Amino acid sequence: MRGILCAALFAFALPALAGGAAVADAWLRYIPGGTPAAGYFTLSNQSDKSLSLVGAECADFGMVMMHRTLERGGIFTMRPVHEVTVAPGKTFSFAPGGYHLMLMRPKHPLRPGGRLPITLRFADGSSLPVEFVVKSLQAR
Ligand SMILES: [Cu+2]
Repeated sequence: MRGILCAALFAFALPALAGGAAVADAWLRYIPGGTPAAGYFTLSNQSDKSLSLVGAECADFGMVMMHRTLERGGIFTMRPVHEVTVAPGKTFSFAPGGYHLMLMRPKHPLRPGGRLPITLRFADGSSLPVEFVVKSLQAR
């Protein structure tokens, strides 16, 4: 009995890793000079429950938001997105011209070709650390 209790407490003390969430093709377009960078990736839900992404954080930026680019009559605007839900077995792409992570207030210059850890946060309290490849302004 005591062993079970200890195991349970230990489990709660560790941050829960997102089960069934997988990320591919994670990269960010870095623009020098303090301009926000845009992060892109494909999120797949390999579990049998829906998966809701509610945010991301990165130690190298002051703030990370989820955004969606919208085009109306040739004018592009960005709107904050608070939640992206992926159904079981489905994938969802953050890609140029659509959904992206907006990484604001870089704390130091980044090196194209380097890697940057970003943690994705989900509605159930779990998280997923992801390595993003830093690409230059010209990357598409
Ligand atoms: Cu944006």
